[in-house]
Parts: sequence; structure tokens; C-alpha cells
Amino acid sequence: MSLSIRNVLTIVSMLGYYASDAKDCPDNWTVDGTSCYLFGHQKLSFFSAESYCNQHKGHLVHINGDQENTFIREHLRYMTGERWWIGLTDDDIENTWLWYGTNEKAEYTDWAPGQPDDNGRNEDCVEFNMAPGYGGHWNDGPCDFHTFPICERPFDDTDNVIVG
Ligand SMILES: [Ca+2]
Ligand SMILES: [Ca+2]
Ligand SMILES: [Ca+2]
Repeated sequence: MSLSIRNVLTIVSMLGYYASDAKDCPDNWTVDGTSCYLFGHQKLSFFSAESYCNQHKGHLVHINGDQENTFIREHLRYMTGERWWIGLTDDDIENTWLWYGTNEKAEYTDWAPGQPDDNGRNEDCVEFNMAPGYGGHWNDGPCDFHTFPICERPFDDTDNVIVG
């Protein structure tokens, strides 16, 4: 098979298309599916972590299914932090788990064995916990615990590169 000039040009323009696609998440953000994700390096309380994500035009991650959950877990295997905030809380009504900033109950969950346990009646915010006892599943913890945020924002599928 020989490549005509026209085929080469088609391939080059396709490569250009995929390259520009990758720019639709801001620097330091990782794309998966229809969202961009930022794994923060600063330890913050749950609500400060949400504010941090808001400042970056996102929110603490809402994990809507197994695919997104698996993406997060695989990514965290290569990060040094063990505990990471996700945007789930029962701060309003005990044991009613809502994605923060919405009235959306968590339909998909991935609790570690024995969780959520509301330990000390003081655990209303959810972390993705990579420590051996939790095995990369979810745990409710105290909202004022300081740990790393996972932010999510929509993937911009137009050609506009989001700055921020
Ligand atoms: Ca999501
Ligand atoms: Ca609770
Ligand atoms: Ca717990």
C-alpha cells in the first residue's frame, strides 16, 4: 500500500484534531470521558477543598459510575497522598448522601467495608481512601480533616480552550 499525498494530509489533520482535543482541559488537568480532573497538592478541609475547586471553575468530583470511579482509583495509585476528598456529604441529613451543591443522591457508591460508619457521630464528608485498610474505596470522615481535593469540571468539547 502506498500513501497518497491526500491520505497523508488526512492523517496529519486527524492528528491535529486529537492534539487540539487534548487541550480542552486546562494545564495540569487530566481528561477522562466528558470531564477534566485536577488532583490538588494542598491539604484542605472538605469545604475549603470545594472552594479551591470553585476557584478553578470546578467542584469536588461527583463520581457517577464505575468507569469514573475506576479512572480515579487508577490515577491515585500513582499519587503519594492516601486520602482524597470527593464531593459527597451527609452534612445536611445524616445518612442521606448528596453530591455537594446539588439535591442529587448518590446512586452509585463504592464504600469500603464497614463504611459509612459516622465514627464519633462526626463523619459527614467522603474521601477516596487508598490506605491498605480501605483498599481504594470510599470512607466517611470528619469534614474538618485536611486532605487533598479531587476537582472536576466539564470537558469543553468546543474549540475554546478554557483559561484558568
Ligand atoms: Ca463526574
Ligand atoms: Ca454522617
Ligand atoms: Ca468512616
